[in-house]
Amino acid sequence: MYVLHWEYMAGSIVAQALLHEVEAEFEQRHVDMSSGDHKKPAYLDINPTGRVPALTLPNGKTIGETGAIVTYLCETFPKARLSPQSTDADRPEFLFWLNVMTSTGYPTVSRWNHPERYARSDAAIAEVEEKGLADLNIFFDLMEDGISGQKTFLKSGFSALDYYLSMLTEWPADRERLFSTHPKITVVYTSASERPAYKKSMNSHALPKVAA
Ligand SMILES: N[C@@H](CCC(=O)N[C@@H](CS)C(=O)NCC(=O)O)C(=O)O
Repeated sequence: MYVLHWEYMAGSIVAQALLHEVEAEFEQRHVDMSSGDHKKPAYLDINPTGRVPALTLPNGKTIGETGAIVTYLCETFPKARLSPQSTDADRPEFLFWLNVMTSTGYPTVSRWNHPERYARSDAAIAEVEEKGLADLNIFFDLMEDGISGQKTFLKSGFSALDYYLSMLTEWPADRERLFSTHPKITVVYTSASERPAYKKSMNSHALPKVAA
């Protein structure tokens, strides 16, 4: 049995959706970030970065970082075809875009959403927020250009990238603008969010408390 350490509207969205997709048995353990539970010893023992999500495996080991969790699930459940296999032609493309999403997309959302973590004075915080939003728009433009499939990120069909990108679209304040200016992202999101596994994941995020 897997244990997913999660928070409302946090990066756990993608991990949950993939666990549902592969029909893994898992328990969801809520980390109350508004009470600071992610920085308390009990959670730091599980994930020393103090970040959510984390996934405890059936062997008792825990992995944090969405990129690591996604890669782990793709490799552990190859029949679910959450990613191209190591010898498939579009495997490098998958790895590249997954890493762009985790290393650029996620932190850019965090910078825009939590500018107070990146600056001290009110003026500097306001500047970080403004720049974060501008960078987020640039990031989504990059995603729009990177999509090679008709309804999926990759030309070869559905992959974990569709869920990861969809999660990133859940966070911006002005989603209407995001979708109206990015038609390919809209199609990928619409298609991914219609999948039962993504719907199940989002159902448990119905009470937005914490964003990235
Ligand atoms: N790089 C991490 C980022 C995860 C992350 O920042 N999660 C947020 C919640 S959405 C968090 O734990 N924030 C608390 C913090 O950064 O101290 C990942 O991909 O899992």
